[in-house]
Amino acid sequence: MSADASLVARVERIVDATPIHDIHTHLYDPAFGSLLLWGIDDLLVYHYLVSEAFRHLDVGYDRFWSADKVTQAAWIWDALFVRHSPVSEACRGVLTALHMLGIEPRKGDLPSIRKWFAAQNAISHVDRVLALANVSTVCMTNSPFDDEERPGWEAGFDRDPRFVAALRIDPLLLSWPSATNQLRAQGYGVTPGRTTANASEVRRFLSDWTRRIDSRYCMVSLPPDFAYPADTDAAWLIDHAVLPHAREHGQGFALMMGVKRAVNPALKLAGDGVGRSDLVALQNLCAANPDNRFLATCLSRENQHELVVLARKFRNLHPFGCWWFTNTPQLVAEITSMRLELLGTSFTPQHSDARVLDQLLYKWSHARRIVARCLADRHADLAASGWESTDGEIARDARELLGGSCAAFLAGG
Ligand code: HDL
Ligand code: ZN
Repeated sequence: MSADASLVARVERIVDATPIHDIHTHLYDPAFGSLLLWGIDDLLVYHYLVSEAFRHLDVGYDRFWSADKVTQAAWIWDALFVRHSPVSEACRGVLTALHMLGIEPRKGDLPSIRKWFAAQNAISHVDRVLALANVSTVCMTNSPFDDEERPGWEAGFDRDPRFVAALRIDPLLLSWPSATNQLRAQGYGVTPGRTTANASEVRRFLSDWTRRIDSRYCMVSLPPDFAYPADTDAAWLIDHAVLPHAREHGQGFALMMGVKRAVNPALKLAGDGVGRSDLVALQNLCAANPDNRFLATCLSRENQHELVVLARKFRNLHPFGCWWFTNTPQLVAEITSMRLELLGTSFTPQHSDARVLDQLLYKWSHARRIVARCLADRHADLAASGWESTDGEIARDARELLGGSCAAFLAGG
């Protein structure tokens, strides 16, 4: 049942007032300096817009990639905002972010927008964006395999408590033989084999980095053909290192399932695609490891209903987010309604996946609108059954959906 305008407004007000714990982003603690991206050029060269712009650009891949960021941004602005209406979700997002910052792009041009950002101080801009987006914590994606990021952690720095960490381990699980070279370089005596000695060294690596960054969970993105159990390095490492580590440290293991890396390598970060995953792997993981807690999101629309039903079968599975290609208004509404109707509030509807600080403004204002509408519809149905919800109950729902359920799940609640 669709809620009436007054109930929608009431739920929107409550959802807007609820601070968000963003459980997955690619943002960095400001101490990482230039790794934390912000400003109009980074907004425009976001890989979502790069792939959309190439559908209009007569610039070749090589010429685009050899140009500087300002030039790339100007090409993207011209292709997607000037020569065509910016109706895609990623284009609209740029305009929402600018609008929330008080910048009206219709009244200015790209240089004047660039000038506004250039006049901002990085730290106060972080404060401004987090306050405007009403985001209280941002979970980063932290990889010991990233040569740019690792030195910062090894040197140590004063943490901004609003930026919490998550340990990203894709190379370990998906490219084990080559990952052993990087682990050996970091002082872990591993070989490419599947041995008990290797398993304990990998656990030492995971423990060291968990403590170093105080990570909330371990995360991996997986291809559509990921199988478990299986005679693969990934399955062996999950069984002999990652899951025992997670139990020892009371940590969740987050799976992002269904990404096809480098479908078009010429697009670089924009070149990844999607495939339907066989969720029997997730079913087997949850069934065989009842003492482990799994966060999971699927990239394929076709996997969403099966993921929700699996979460009804396994209390150690917490679905989260409308990831990447499912982060569109139509699919967020479809998936969030499905989850509310089958799981109540025991899931996390969205993460921003923000790569650029200012994206928090649009990713969350767009998500809040839809989550509020879906939640209002549920409360309209309750009212139709004689159950009038109080503001306090709706506020509890909002806290749970905007980070609280995930925090309770990860804490073992
Ligand atoms: O693997 C991931 O965490 C994905 O989110 C990728 O980083 C992807 O490039 C992305 O940013 N999607 O939103
Ligand atoms: Zn991501």
